[in-house]
Amino acid sequence: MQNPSYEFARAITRRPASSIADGLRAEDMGNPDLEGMLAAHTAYVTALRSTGAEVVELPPLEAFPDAQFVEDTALCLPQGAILMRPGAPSRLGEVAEMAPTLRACYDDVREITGPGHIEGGDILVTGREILVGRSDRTDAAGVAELAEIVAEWGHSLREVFTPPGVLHFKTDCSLMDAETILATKRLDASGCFEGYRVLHVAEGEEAAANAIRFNNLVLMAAGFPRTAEMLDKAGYEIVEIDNTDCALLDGGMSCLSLRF
Ligand code: CIR
Repeated sequence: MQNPSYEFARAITRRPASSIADGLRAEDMGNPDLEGMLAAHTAYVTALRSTGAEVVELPPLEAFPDAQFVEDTALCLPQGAILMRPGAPSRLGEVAEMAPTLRACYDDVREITGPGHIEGGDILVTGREILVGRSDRTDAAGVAELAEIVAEWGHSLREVFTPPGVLHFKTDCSLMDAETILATKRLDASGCFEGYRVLHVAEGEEAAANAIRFNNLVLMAAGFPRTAEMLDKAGYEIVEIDNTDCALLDGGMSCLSLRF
């Protein structure tokens, strides 16, 4: 039987636009290079497809320089999809651009109508519950509106907290299988993963925590050898993707796709 927390038949991605230099970032470490980002994006999509999944590649949106980070626009569950309401004003319009694609894939598409805000990067769906981290992008009202929708579909939702200074909850954690989470020590120390098996990224490799389990593979950012070795020894099949350019916009493996 399919395990909906990491076995997926489909993914949606969006090609980076030439406006990426206008993308949001907490700290300016220079502009990303479009060629580099496109090459990494192609490697990412190829890895997803290699698992047998169908991958929809949407065209770039010049008006939305962060639009390749599609994860923030929606939550995809087996019962239906929920359109998010990003806390970053410049990203609100990305949701309407994603909506038709999700409506073509799902019979039931709901919507966070506000006034609260919530971004998909703050949501971790595990084998037993949906964890949502409040952050600078996701507030209590947004979490409450999502909780009502998913309760109808039989999911329990638990509100947790994204550490201060960290963009999204999943910047610091990822699901490896239904009961196993890869996380930074700083996030695990908050106690939010009690009862789960937690694997820690290596000290100094915190940026490796944003990975994705996608069918038989774990896609992780290249350049974190100790964490990669730990995951390999734990029995996961790793594919390393160059994340240099996305990292300049605070992006990582999970942000680049919607998976269902
Ligand atoms: C932003 O600040 O919104 C984008 N530059 C990065 C979004 C990354 N998304 C994610 O982690 N889910």
